Amino acid sequence: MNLDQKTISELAQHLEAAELNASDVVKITDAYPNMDYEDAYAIQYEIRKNKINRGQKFAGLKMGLTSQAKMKQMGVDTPIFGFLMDYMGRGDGQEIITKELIHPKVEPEIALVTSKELRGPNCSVDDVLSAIDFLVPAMEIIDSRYRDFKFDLKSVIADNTSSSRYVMGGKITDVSGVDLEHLGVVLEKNGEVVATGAGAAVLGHPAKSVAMLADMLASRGETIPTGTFIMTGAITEAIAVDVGDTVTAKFQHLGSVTTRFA
Ligand code: 0L1
Ligand code: MG
Repeated sequence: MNLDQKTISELAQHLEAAELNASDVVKITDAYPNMDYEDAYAIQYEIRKNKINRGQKFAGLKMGLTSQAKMKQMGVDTPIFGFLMDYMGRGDGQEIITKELIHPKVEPEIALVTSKELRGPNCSVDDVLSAIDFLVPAMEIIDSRYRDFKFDLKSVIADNTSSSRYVMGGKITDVSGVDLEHLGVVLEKNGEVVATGAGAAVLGHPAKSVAMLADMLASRGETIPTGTFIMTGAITEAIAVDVGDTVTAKFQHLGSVTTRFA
C-alpha cells in the first residue's frame, strides 16, 4: 500500500460525496499517481464501511469488467468486484430517479443467490453451480462518478466499480436444466432492441465470474457467505439512458426485468 489511512478516508469521502450529490469528479489517480490496487480496494471498503456505519444494509456483491471487450478497453485481463447496498436495489417495474445519478448506463446481468459458502482459491465453475440457490434476471445501472466515464482501473475500483442501482426481476429460477453459457438476452429501450447477447459474454460462463470472485476474495482472506446475492457481470455493452426512458431486459428461461428512468 502506498496511501496512508487518512488519505484513504479522505478519498472515500470524496468519492461517496460525488455519488450522493450526483456530481462528477476527475479520476483520483490524477492526484495520487502512486496509489496501488490494495489502496484502491481499501478506499472501496472504506466507502462500504461508512455506509454500513450510517445504518445502510449490505445487499450483495457484483463483478465488473467481465467481458473481453471491457477488459481489452481497460488493458487488463482480470475483472474487478464491488458491493451493492439495499438503497441501490429496485424491484421489477420500479422507477429510478434519474436526477440522483450523473450519467447512468444500463447493462443486463444474470444474478444469483448462493446456497453454500464459496471459498477460493481454485474455486471452479462446478463448485459455483452446486452452490446456486436460485437465479434472478437483473439489470445493473452503472454510473461512474468520473467525468465522462474517464478513469483507469485503480480509480474505478475505488469508486465501487461504478455501482449505482440495480433492478431485480420478480421471478426466481432453479439453475438445474438452465444452460447459463448459452442463455440469451435481449435489451430493449423504449420498445426497441438496443443490444443482444448470451451468458458466455461473461468470462465464457457466468459461473466462472462467481468462481473468480471467490478467488479474489480468498486473496483478502474472505469468502462468499451462504445467501449472498451476486450480480455476475454484463451480458451486453452498457446502454446510456435519459429521463423518460424505459428499459427492459428479456432473458431466455429467467423472464424479464423492467425499469423506467423517472
Ligand atoms: O459493472 C461493470 O462492468 C462496470 C465496471 C466499471 C467500468 C464502467 O463503469 O464501465
Ligand atoms: Mg455490471
